[in-house]
Amino acid sequence: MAYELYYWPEIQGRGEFVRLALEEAGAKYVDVARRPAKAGGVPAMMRLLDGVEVKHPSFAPPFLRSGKLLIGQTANILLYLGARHALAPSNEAGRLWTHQLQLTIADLVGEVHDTHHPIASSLFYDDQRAEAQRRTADFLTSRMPKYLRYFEGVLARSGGRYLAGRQLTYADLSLFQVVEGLRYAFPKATARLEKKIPRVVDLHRAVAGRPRLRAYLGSERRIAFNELGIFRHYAELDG
Ligand SMILES: N[C@@H](CCC(=O)N[C@@H](CS)C(=O)NCC(=O)O)C(=O)O
Repeated sequence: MAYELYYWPEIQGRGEFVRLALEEAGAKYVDVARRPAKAGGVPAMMRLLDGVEVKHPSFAPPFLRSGKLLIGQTANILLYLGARHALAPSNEAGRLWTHQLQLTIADLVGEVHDTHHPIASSLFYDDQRAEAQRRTADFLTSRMPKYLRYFEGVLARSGGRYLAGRQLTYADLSLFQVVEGLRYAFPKATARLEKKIPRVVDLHRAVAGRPRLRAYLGSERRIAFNELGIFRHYAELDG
């Protein structure tokens, strides 16, 4: 039976971390909210978010239906898919380590979101531009290097090309997506930092070259980055 992924239809956002795992696994899935309303669409997603009959409702998308299970939180969905599709180590220590790395990526993603929305998600970017400028300056000089150097250090110690060693995991797919997003949002700052994180850059290249992902990235299923998503390009913030 095909998985059902529920996520906002216009953006990569956090849903993309799940899409990458599904695509790499070659799993059958339906991106429900991207379908017309008569075949599901956003109304179907809203019914699962708001429906009183839903026993385990998610607070926010993405969430995934797998048979009777309805699973929310990006890192939780990946924990589930990783075990089912050999995208995580099979031993407990390795599973927990991969989950820990994914949660760290989730923290980074939250900080990326806050560069353009430092005050409130409910306000427009234009209403918080001055604060966004200050927040982004700190993100680019302090937080982004700290996170990416951390992952560089993890790769240096992993004993393989990937974060958890020689086996590709969903955390590698997510780190690939982070590099893609940062290159889009902050091309100048990211290009400077990349000179200091060769292992992260190599991992990005290795993931991009995987046959299933290469096919996905070139397909219409891959939504282009845009200024509605998490990784947004505002030229005045980059530098
Ligand atoms: N921690 C959650 C965050 C989910 C989340 O913030 N989803 C966003 C879209 S990327 C959303 O729709 N948020 C609505 C809200 O927070 O009210 C995860 O990693 O899945």
